[in-house]
Amino acid sequence: MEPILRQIYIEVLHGHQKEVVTGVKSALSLGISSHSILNDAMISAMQEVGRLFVAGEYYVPEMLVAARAMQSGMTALKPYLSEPEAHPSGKVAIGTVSGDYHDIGKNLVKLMLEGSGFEVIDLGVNVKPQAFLSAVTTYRVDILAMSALITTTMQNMRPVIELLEKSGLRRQVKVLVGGAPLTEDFARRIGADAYAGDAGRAVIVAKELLSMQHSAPAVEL
Ligand code: B1M
Repeated sequence: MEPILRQIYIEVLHGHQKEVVTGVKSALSLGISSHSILNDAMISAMQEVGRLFVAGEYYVPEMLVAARAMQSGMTALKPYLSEPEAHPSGKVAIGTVSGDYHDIGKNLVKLMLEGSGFEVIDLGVNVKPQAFLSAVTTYRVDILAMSALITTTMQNMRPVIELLEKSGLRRQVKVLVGGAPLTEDFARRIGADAYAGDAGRAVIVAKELLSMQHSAPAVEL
């Protein structure tokens, strides 16, 4: 690994916000790609944070400061993560499901979608099913995007889809789900339209969903 990437990795791990931002700027000035900075340094540092938490070497406060450092780095990287497109290609409402406060992955998906021309309404974290439903009617979004990071909270996605079905809104919106514990199979079982494993893939899938949404009526699941 490039020394500067190793440095960013260590600073995220230790939760040093300023140093992460400085490191990101240095890496960019050295010509290192934003995707390498994000994936090889920052996301892999968060994976190590998770490992240290399981090993009992990190506790919630350490996870929290690392998360803040990660968010600062993402803000510095934002202009470099994707090529902005002139016209918004569609409208997305995104949120982390009920009971779940993890928002780094969700924020990354939001950032990449915006960079690709989508208008994104951010519903935040711990979003209740009714709030997802209200977003569909209030903002008339093309895609409802849900994130979950915990094996227990991913179960809170199906009730949102059920509520859409009961309210007769299911055909109006495509449902995209993602987050570390999810799988393609889980997405299919809960009746989502699509699953994306990472933020880059979420953009590709969202574009596919948008073209389906505009070319043919959605099939009721
Ligand atoms: Co928590 N946490 N956490 N945590 N945390 C995990 C998720 C965990 C795996 C750690 C572990 O045990 N190894 C574990 C869950 C275990 C399980 O599933 N059963 C866990 C736990 C247990 C908890 C608490 C219960 C701890 C406690 O209190 N005892 C608690 C729960 C709070 C709650 O939400 N109710 C908790 C709290 C926290 C903090 C608040 C301290 C902090 C979050 C801060 C924040 O988000 N603002 C935190 C953190 C930082 C983590 C880890 C270390 C890192 C998560 C992260 O940001 N990764 C995490 C361990 C890990 O992931 N290995 C862990 C970086 C981020 C870029 O990746 O979010 O996966 P990720 O997003 C990816 C993809 O998943 C995907 O795209 C992104 C990459 O491009 N993606 C989508 C995500 N959403 C998507 C949506 C899409 C498409 C793709 O379409 C809609």
